[in-house]
Amino acid sequence: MDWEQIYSHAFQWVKEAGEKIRLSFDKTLNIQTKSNPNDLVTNIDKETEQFFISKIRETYPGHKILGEEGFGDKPENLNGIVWLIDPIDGTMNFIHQQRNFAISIGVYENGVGKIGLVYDVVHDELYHAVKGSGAYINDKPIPVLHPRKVNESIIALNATWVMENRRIDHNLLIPLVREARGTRSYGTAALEMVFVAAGRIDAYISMRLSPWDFAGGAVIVEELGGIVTNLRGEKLDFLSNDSLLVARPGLHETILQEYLKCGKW
Ligand code: 2AM
Ligand code: CA
Repeated sequence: MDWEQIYSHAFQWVKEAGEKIRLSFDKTLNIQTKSNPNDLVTNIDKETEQFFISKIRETYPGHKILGEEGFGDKPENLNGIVWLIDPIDGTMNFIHQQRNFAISIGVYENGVGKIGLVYDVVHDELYHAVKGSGAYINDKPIPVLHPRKVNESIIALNATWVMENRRIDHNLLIPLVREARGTRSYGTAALEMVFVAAGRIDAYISMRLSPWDFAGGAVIVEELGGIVTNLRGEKLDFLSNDSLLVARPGLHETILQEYLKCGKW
């Protein structure tokens, strides 16, 4: 398999899609809701996904595609080469802020992440990695990640998870929030993952994400020695929705053992 060629196509397409999104800022958005009034989608989410799908189908007819907006293949397994695409991660930010969103793409072979691309369109910052060849922001290599203590760490999580909720006993996360140096919440899983990769934050926690939210970011973080699991410490399968714990090495273990009780809740 010519991964360099796939990578170079993915790179080119993501830049092209980003340019289209930047140009769309001057036009009127068509906003619709999906599963609930806060689950939003726009014509740009749909058009961007369709753009990638037409490029991939034309160039790599044998590849499968799993995209958030459902124009792909709805694959039942990850055999062969599968593109996991979120055309806009952080749609609510895209609509309300016209920033703090990203295009996220992961290319997997038999379930193993080979290529990750997360494009912060507004800042023109493309985070990218090919497994085994290092990770970059644009053309700048990102240094590998080293351990850091909780009291020197910035942890990204949504305030929902420290309020009573259906997914986790919020009492587990309150001490983590109290002891961390600081917390942040950006509202875009893909960017929060690459912020861990870039050392801008030290960990990211979410209770409810889909494969297209974390497939691209996972390749980039893991390339730098960061650890990516669900909140029970298990590997993600990239086909199911799951919780997510992404962190520097060491810090991941501490959060999992000391705060999340190794997932025994
Ligand atoms: P999205 O913008 O692509 O929907 C916001 O905290 C983050 O969680 C975003 O990355 C958002 O992705 C994702 N997200 C929000 N609601 C979600 C849901 N119901 N299932 C999966 N991911 C969700
Ligand atoms: Ca999305």
